Amino acid sequence: MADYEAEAGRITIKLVYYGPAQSGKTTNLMRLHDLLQPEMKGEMMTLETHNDRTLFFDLLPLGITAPSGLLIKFKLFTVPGQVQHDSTRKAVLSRADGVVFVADSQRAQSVNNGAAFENLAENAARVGLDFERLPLVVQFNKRDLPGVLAEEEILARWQGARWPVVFSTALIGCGVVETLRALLEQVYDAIDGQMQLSAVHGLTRPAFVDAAAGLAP
Ligand SMILES: Nc1nc2c(ncn2[C@@H]2O[C@H](COP(=O)(O)OP(=O)(O)OP(=O)(O)O)[C@@H](O)[C@H]2O)c(=O)[nH]1
Ligand SMILES: [Mg+2]
Repeated sequence: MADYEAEAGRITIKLVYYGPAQSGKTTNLMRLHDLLQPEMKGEMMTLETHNDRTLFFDLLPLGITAPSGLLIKFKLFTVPGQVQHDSTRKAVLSRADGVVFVADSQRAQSVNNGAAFENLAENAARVGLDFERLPLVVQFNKRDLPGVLAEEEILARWQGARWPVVFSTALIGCGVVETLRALLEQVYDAIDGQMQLSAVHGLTRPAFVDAAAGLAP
């Protein structure tokens, strides 16, 4: 559940980009950093990368203010996708308010996607997150590459799952804001009751999503 600091008038929402190695998690955050309005974002922080591979995490901070004056801070994290970094993944996932699962659309990556999704479910349970109720968006990235699964095939596979599926080419920024918006809609619904965003803070779901996705004036 989002972190509420009453004296500071501030809540902090943690969003985590999870998925197999090299699927494009870091690239999502880099493109968001390019696309968002400067006044609402902080500097993107990259903690130790080696040959383009995340060893700890990347962090992109964002902030918006509700009509009541409540400050809402978002911290967007990536995890390292390489199999051996499981303890780091668990630590980063801990206390997440929402997750983007970044899958690699290449057919040859299907097994890695499946393993990483299972790893997400397992680690969510280990850190005490209720996976059934966790806000989650599934992003199929790298749509520009040859040898990717057809959209129809992916949708057929994920049909019946409750999570929205978004297609993206993060490399050129395509689909990254749409993915974040899909996650923010779920996050709002998950925290509105307890945080009283609409009732007390005058922040509707569309205003929350527009502001946090950096599209509002
Ligand atoms: N063609 C193509 N390449 C992409 C796309 N998104 C990311 N990449 C490339 O894929 C490689 C891995 O991207 P990253 O964003 O570093 O992947 P990651 O998921 O953070 O990887 P780890 O940190 O190792 O878990 C980089 O060379 C990116 O430029 C895309 O949409 N299309
Ligand atoms: Mg990375």
